[in-house]
Parts: sequence; structure tokens; C-alpha cells
Amino acid sequence: MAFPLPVEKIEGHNASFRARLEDDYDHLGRVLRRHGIEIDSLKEHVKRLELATPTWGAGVGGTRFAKFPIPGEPTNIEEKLEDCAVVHQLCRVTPRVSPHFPWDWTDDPYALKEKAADLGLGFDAVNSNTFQDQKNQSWSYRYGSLSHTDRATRAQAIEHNIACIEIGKKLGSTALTVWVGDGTNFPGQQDFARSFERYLASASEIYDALPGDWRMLIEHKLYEPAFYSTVISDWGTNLMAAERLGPKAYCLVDLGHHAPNVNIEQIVSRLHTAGKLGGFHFNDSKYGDDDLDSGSINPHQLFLIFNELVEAVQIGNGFRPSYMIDQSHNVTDPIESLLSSAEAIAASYVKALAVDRNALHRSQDSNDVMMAFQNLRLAYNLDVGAITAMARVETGGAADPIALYRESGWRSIKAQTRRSASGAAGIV
Ligand code: RM4
Ligand code: MN
Ligand code: MN
Repeated sequence: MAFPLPVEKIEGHNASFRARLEDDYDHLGRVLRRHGIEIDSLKEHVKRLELATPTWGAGVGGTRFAKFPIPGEPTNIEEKLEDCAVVHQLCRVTPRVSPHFPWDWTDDPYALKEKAADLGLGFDAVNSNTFQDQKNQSWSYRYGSLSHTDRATRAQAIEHNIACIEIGKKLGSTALTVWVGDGTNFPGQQDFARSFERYLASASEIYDALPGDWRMLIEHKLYEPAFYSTVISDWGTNLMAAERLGPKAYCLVDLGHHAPNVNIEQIVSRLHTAGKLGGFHFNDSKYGDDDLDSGSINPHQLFLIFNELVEAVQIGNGFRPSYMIDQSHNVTDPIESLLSSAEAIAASYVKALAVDRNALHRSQDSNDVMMAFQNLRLAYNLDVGAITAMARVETGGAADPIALYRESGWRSIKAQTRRSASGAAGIV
């Protein structure tokens, strides 16, 4: 296996942090022990955290208006894998990459799988794309894909999803994530019930093509690109679809895909209760599907979501969520944003694990409102940076990933060999 960054560089960097890191870790250990929590057990949980990175998040994103590429950004799947490998090498919690087709199409998936393995990476869920028209495509998705009124267009979208499963099998993936842009911009444009039925009929053909150990993750989104209605608009519709399709279908919650102020942590709990919570796309948002960096706007919400996830894991019932970062990095170096987000996610997870759950449940059962809240507040206020840093250092990652990334000069080295990216508007 060939890590992208020199291992000695990381070791040297970590050595310079060792004394203060141990000091911080010991201090936090004493604080946690007063609350009956063993710091080492939290650290071991972090080491087992697995987040996928999206290939499309490795490139600089853009808006409808413009994209401002940076020198050295990746423009093909091989280069994207290299950058995701840098992220994983430094933070140690992003071992898999989630590809999006046809953007990441390859004629030799086995070679790509090998290339990823060489870099220390595996593949997570494959994502289909029927929200754009591709070159040489027979039918347009202008008026929808899986829910299109025209049978041939639906068939084309189904076929693409099945092709994604086929390539995913070769890459070692075990899930297909389906997000469609289908919906309407005008009242009356389509019949709500009939378009949903068409979607379900198409989705069930894709479902039937899933191998036995695969899952289909359905992603809802309230609006964009359709602004009046979307076919899979919210968690309720998503749950209806997942239940109709069968036991291999699950709901995926993307944090930016809800109306402002929606209680996403409660949605997490509801979907878990239904046994249908399959996965997450982490990002943050101020207004809508902003795809801002995880924890940058509302870290408390991220913590409350993890609080529900930890609760769900403890309840069990076969809950094995797949976690991915789904962000658009418009004004930062994508590697730095992914590192910062991985840290925000890991820290929220640790804080949620540090909640005294028995005490919380006792407060809830006795209606001690303030103590129930204080219970969460205490954990949220912890500075758990020493735990996530120690977990990284002990697994070969960097004490300060962004600092080390900058020292490595990775981007400017790559700028000498990678071709420049296009500045055309669009999300990727
Ligand atoms: C969508 C959605 C999907 C992602 C695309 C690029 O808003 O979040 O997960 O595939 O963006
Ligand atoms: Mn998403
Ligand atoms: Mn999105």
C-alpha cells in the first residue's frame, strides 16, 4: 500500500505535538472520570468510526452562477481517489469513497478498485445520476427520470441505475444511493399520485436488480432542481417508498434536504423506529441544500443528531447506518474542508457517546426537564479534541491534519502535473 503523504512527515509532526496532546488527554480523562466515563473507551469508538467521502466533494464545487477552480484540483476519478486518500491518511475516519456515475465512469472498474486499495481506500455506496442529461443519451430528463410520463425515458433511467449496480459490484460496493431531481415547477404540472406511482414502479425494477447483500438508499429532498414539488420530498414519502419496495430499501437523510428549522434529530428517531434508517449525508446549511461544511453553521444540531444515532445503536435492531460527507466546497480547498468536517462529525459523535444515557433516561421518565437538558448540555460543552486527536495519532493519522496538509505542499505539487479544471457553473 502506498500512502500519498510520507509517513515520516506525519511521525515528525506528531512527535512535536506529543507532550501537549498527552497533557490535554490526561486532563480530559480526569474530567470524564468524575462523570463516570472512561476516556479510552471513547477513543476506541472514534477509531471505529467510518465516514465515506464523496468523489464529487474532492473537486472544487460551484453554484448556479460560477465555479472558481484552484490549481491542482482533481479532474478525474483517479486524482479524486488520491485526494480522498490524503484525507483518510490524515484523519483516519474516512476509509471509503462514494462514487457518482456517470461522472466517475471507468471502463476498468477492477483496476480502479485496485488503485483505491493501493491508496488504503475501499468503495462505499454508488450514486446514480438521472438529474442531468448525458452526452449521447436518447431521452431527456427535463421532465423527470424514474417518474417520467414516458415509458422509454423511465426505462433509460432504470437501466442507468442497474448499470451503477453492475459497476458497484465490481468495485466492492454494497449499496446504491438513489436521489432523483424529479418534480415540478408549476401547480398542475403533474399529478402527485400518478408521478409517485411511476417512481415506485421504476424503483422496484431497480430494487429487483440488487444483489442479496445490497441495500438501496433512497434520498429525499424538499426542493431543487424542482421548486414546486419533488417526487421524494420528505422523510414521510421516503418511508412510504422504502416500505413499498421491501426489506433492502432504506431511507437516507441528507441534512440539507429539509425545510428550515425542521427537527432532523426527531426524523432520525422516527426512521429508526420504523427500522428504515439506512444512512446519512452530512453537511450543514443555513437556508436549504447549501452543502456547507459539517458543523459550520449548527454544530448543536449535529450533536443532537448523533445523540439520536447513539441511542439508535444502543437500541439495536440491526441498525448499521452508512455515513457519508456530502458537501460542495466552493471557497476552500476541498481536502481542508473534508478534514475539518470529519473532525466536526467525529467530535459530535464523541460528545453524544459522553452523554450519561441512564441519567438522561431517568430525568426523562421523572419529567425532570432541566436535568434532562443539562445532561445533554454537559456533554455538548466538552472539548473532546484531545480524544479525536489521540485516536488519529494512534492509528497513524496527524495530530493537526490541516496544519500537516498545508506543510506537505500537496496541492501545489499536484498543480504541476494535473490539468486545470473547467470553471463552468454547476455543482461539480
Ligand atoms: C443532491 C444530493 C445527492 C448528490 C447530489 C450531487 O443534492 O444531495 O446526494 O448526489 O446532490
Ligand atoms: Mn446528498
Ligand atoms: Mn444535496
